[in-house]
Amino acid sequence: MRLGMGKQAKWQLAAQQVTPESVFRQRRRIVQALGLSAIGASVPMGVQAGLLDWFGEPQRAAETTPLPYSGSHRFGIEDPLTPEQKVISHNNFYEFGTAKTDPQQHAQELSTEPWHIEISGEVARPGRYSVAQLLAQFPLEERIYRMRCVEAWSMVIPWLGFPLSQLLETAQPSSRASHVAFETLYDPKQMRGQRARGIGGGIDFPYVEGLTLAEAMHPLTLLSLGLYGKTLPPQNGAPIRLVVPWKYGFKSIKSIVRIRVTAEQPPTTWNQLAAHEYGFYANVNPAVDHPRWSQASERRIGEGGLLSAKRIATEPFNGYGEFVEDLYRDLDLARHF
Ligand SMILES: Nc1nc2c(c(=O)[nH]1)N[C@H]1C(S)=C(S)[C@@H](COP(=O)(O)O)O[C@H]1N2
Ligand SMILES: [Mo]
Repeated sequence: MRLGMGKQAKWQLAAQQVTPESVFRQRRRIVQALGLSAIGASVPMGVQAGLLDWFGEPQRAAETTPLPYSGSHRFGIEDPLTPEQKVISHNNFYEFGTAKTDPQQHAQELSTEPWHIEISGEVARPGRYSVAQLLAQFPLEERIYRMRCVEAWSMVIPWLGFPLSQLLETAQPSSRASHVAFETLYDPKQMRGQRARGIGGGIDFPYVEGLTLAEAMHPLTLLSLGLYGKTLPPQNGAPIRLVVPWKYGFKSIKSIVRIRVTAEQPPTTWNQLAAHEYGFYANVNPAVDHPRWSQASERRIGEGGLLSAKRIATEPFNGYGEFVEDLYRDLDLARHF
């Protein structure tokens, strides 16, 4: 394991000092101490999976390097940060599998250099940018955002990035432009979830997402290249991903290779998979439940992970209403969920 910072975090050192076997024994002890048999029938599957998530240690970690940035902005969010170790070990990234620990386990060798983003469609200046070009052209800042997954868990994450609007302004959307479409890398050789539908949760890859042009131009909408002061770990969507903090997490598409400005609403992955469960807008809304669970509250992941996570009330627009509600003045949010 090589790490760019020359200094290793405590949990990484700890991970090196234990053999896989002792990790397994320790996991079994903790499961027993909690009064659960390893595959206890009394514990719902989701809880079991969540439990085991936190005892898995990474086999190896991709190199992340410090990124220069200036300024840190909280947008009224005063909640404590979710510990870095949780942010990088509890992930949804179906290209690498559907379990929360799959991305950390299977994304480490994702090749992110060289990496280009193509901007095309309804723009006066289409282009192809390397990550290095983006970093040179758009200064990074820190944005501390809540991240609310549609599955009713949440985190508070310090992202590094720049507003998507800056890149779009450079590309100059035409008068016909109404939406922006995003696409994740398609590379079944590297992404095991793309090799078999069973592993990738039935998604028809590449993963695609979309926003209205107004949402894409909103100052809170971020293209992120890092978190906790360093480049993004692969499991979090390296080298560049979207972050839209007032929407459910699935809108924040990872490892982007293409951005297309369009004249109509583009198809989006989760909406295509189950339109009655996942709308195009996907604004965080405690008043509109998912057909299979309540969206009124969420489990905020902290030190203890998912099991001891506190249940808190979910806020409209994930707490960003004062900044974004004007976008939806004329929209029935129960119908356009
Ligand atoms: N390409 C791609 N992007 C994705 C996903 C995915 O499976 N594939 N999962 C989404 C979901 S459901 C969530 S909650 C967030 C999770 O981001 P994080 O793992 O960095 O916290 O990424 C989103 N972006
Ligand atoms: Mo999610």
